[in-house]
Amino acid sequence: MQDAPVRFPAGFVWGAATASFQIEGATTADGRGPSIWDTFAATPGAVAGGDTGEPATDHYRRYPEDIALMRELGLGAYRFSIAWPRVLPGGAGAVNRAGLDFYDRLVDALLAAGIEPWPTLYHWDLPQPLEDAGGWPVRDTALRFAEYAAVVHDALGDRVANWTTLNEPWCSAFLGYAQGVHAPGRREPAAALAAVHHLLLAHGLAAERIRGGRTADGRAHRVGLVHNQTVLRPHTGSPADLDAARRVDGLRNRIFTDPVLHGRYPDDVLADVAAVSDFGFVRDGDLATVSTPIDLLGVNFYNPQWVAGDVRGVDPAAVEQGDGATWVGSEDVRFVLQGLPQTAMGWEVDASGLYDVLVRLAAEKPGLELYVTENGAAYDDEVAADGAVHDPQRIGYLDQHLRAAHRAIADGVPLRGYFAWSLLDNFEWALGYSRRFGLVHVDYPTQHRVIKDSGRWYARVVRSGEVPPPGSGSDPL
Ligand code: IFM
Repeated sequence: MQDAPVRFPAGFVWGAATASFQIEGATTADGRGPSIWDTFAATPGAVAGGDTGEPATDHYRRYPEDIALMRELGLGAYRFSIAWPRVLPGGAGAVNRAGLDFYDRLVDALLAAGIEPWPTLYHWDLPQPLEDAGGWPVRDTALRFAEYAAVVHDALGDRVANWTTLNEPWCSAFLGYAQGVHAPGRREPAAALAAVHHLLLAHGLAAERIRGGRTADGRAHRVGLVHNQTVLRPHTGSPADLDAARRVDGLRNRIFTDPVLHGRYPDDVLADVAAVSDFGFVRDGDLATVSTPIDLLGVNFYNPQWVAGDVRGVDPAAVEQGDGATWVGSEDVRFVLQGLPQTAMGWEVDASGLYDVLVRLAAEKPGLELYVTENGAAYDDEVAADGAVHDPQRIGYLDQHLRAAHRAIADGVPLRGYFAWSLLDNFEWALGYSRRFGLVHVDYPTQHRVIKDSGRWYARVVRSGEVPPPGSGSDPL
C-alpha cells in the first residue's frame, strides 16, 4: 500500500457486483427453468466438491437483507445479473411473470434504498433448452437473446437507466465451448469461434433495442457490455514470446473489442485461427449491428498475464498451460508466473495491469465512458474468534487497484465508476464454493452474513470518495 490518500472525482459511481447463478439459489422456485450451469454442475466431476447453484447465498429470498448490507456499505450502485431462465424458462416463448417479478421487486427495493440498479442481461446462465438447440455456436441463440432483452427492457426500463448486455463473452465462448471447463463443457474450437460471433451479435441486437429508451423520470437509457480485458505481457523480448503475446491478446481482447468498437474482426486473429474456422458464420450487416454505438464499456480486471511462445530454460514450476482461447489455434502458448504474490485463485497481483488496460481502451476509443465492473480477490477467509473476518490481503489488493484506477483518471482516462467483485462470497463456477471473493462473508449452512474488514474499508472509501492512507482504520460502520 502506498502512503498518500487519493481522492476520486465527485459523481464517481461506487458499487459492488454479483451474478444471478452465483448468488440467487432457488433454482427451481417460481417456475425458473434449468440453465446450462444447472446441468453442468450436476455432471459428476465438473464442479469442485460437487457444488451446485443451491443454496448459493439464497439471495432470491434474502435480497432485502442483502440490500440492507449494501446500505451499510454505503453503495451508490449495485451490479447484478438477470437470470434468463427465470424470465423465459424455455429460453423463448412464454414469459414467466413470477420470475420477472423478482427483478421488479429487486429494482424497487434498490431504488427505495437509494441504490442505482445496474443489471447485466447475461452472466452465463443460458436456458438449457437453447443449449439443446445448439447454444451460442448457433445464430438463433442471438435472436432469442434479443427477444429476451426486449422483455426485460420493457419490464424494467421505466426505472433502470444503466444496462449491460453480456458479462465476459470470452468466458462464455472459450471456457464454455473450447476448453470445456465452464458450462456447457464442450471442447469444440470451431464452435467457440462461432459462439464469439453470436454472443457479439446478441449484444448488438440488444443494444439497438435498449438505446433510445428513457426511464419514467426522463433519463436516457445507456448501454454497454462487460469484457474481461487484460494485459498480455511477453515473458521476454524474444520474437517467440512477442508473437505469443500478440496471439493471446488477439483472442482475449481484440476479437471482442475490434468488432464492438470498430466493426471488424482483427486480420491477424482471422489468420491465426484460419485452420479452425473461416468465420463463414458472419453475415452481411452483422458487424454493423455488433458495432452499434455503446455508451459505456465495462472492464472486469483481476490480473495481468505473461505469455511465452518458447519456455525452454524457464523454471517448469512457473509455467502454466494456456487457458480458454489458447485452445483455439494457440495450443503452444504458455503463461509464465513472475513470482508475484498470488490470490487464492493463483492469480498474480499487479495493479499496473489495470492501469494499462484502462489507458489502452481510452486511447482506442476516445471519450467512451469506462467502468471497472469487477475487480477483487479471493482469499481463504475465516470468521475469527471475535466474530469478524480479518482480510488485510484483500484490503491491500483493493487499495492497489483503486490507486491504479485513480492514476488512470489523473492521466485522462474517462473512468466513471468502480464495482468491487463481489458483494457476497458466492458460487465461483467450476471451483464451487471453495473460493471467497466477497466483501461480505457468507456461512453457507446458516446463511449468516458478516461484513469483512475489507467491506468496512471499502465502505470508508465509498463514503469519503478517498482511498485512505494505510493503517487509518477500516470501520466507519
Ligand atoms: O466470479 C467471476 C465472475 O462471475 C466473472 N468474473 C470473474 C469472477 C471471478 O472469477
